[in-house]
Amino acid sequence: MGSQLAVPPIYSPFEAAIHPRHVVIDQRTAAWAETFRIGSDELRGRLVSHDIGGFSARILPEGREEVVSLLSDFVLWLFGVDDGHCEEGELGRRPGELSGYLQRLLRIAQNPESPMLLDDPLADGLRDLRRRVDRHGTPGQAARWVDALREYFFSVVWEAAHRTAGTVPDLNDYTLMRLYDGATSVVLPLLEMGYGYELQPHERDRTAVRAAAEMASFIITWDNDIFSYHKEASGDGFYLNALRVLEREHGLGSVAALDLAISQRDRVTNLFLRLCERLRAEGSPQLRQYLDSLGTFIRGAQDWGVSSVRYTTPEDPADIPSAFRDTPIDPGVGPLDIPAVAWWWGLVPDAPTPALANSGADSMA
Ligand code: 3E9
Ligand code: MG
Ligand code: MG
Ligand code: MG
Ligand code: MG
Ligand code: MG
Repeated sequence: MGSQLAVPPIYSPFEAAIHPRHVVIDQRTAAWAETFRIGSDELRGRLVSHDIGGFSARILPEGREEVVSLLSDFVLWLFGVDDGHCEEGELGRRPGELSGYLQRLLRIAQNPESPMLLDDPLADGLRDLRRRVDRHGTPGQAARWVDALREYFFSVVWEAAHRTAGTVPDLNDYTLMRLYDGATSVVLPLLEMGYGYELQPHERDRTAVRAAAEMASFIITWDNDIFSYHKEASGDGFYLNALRVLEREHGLGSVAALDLAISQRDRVTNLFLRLCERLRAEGSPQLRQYLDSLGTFIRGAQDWGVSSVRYTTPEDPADIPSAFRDTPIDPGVGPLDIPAVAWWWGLVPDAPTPALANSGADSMA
């Protein structure tokens, strides 16, 4: 099975931090889940034990408390969709029906007053989330949030097609799907709302800034795949996970697949740091705050990933570390052999030749 795989401490250069109100925020999320009756009673009972409030408090350690609460409720809601419908529910094996349902939910996110899905708890919860997004964000941020939900939904339909067919995608397709199906991009607008600013579109939509956010998604989801492998491989359901994809792609056992996944996330982390350093040097104060928040998002997912009972599963303990390393196991600066993301490395030339040296800044789109 490989479910007793021993995960060593992995590299994290990001500082650990948590919002001081995390306990109250977590309790409020449990009450919110109950009010809206998110998920089955059984699923909700599990979700409220996962310290999702603590996770959100780590993502926005100095953020506005109302936004940390909004993020926490939203993450629980996302698990209501991801666990409740996709991974454990019947729609997860009916991509066409899943797509129809998610399109209806999107309409609620866009136009919460639409008289649709009137007795659906996830739709009711989403109406409340939209109202709070409007209260704490700008119209542009609300639109980005809806668009990001669409890309998450689109990717879980792709995932459902694999679940239905029982197929494991190749590494390139999996990497591309995983940039979205870990629901990382839907959190991004809340990073801005948490600190009460709006990143201007000309800055947020720069290829290099989008790439930094994609690298954060890669690191967060690869780390999730490493820490959730025990939970996922021990269960009896179909699962997609970077380790499983690497086992297939390269004919590896789970120990070698784990080593390779760690090397890949280390190399993306190395690149992320170098890219952020460059972006910081020329970016606005808002961009610098946004890059800081990508770091707290990564670190928050790491600290939560090694501590939440969702992953440690005390009834059948996972062998995951309780600490992180200060140095990468793989210090490499070369690109990963994954076409969908290999271009990231072109944004930060490692050792520009003299002829290219003064065009270094131009190489960041
Ligand atoms: C994550 O992948 C699925 C998302 C819906 C979880 C909600 C979390 C966030 C929005 C923040 C990103 C955090 C991560 C990816 C930990 P998967 O593998 O289904 O998650 P699982 O918890 O089941 O391993
Ligand atoms: Mg709790
Ligand atoms: Mg999932
Ligand atoms: Mg899952
Ligand atoms: Mg609807
Ligand atoms: Mg997982």
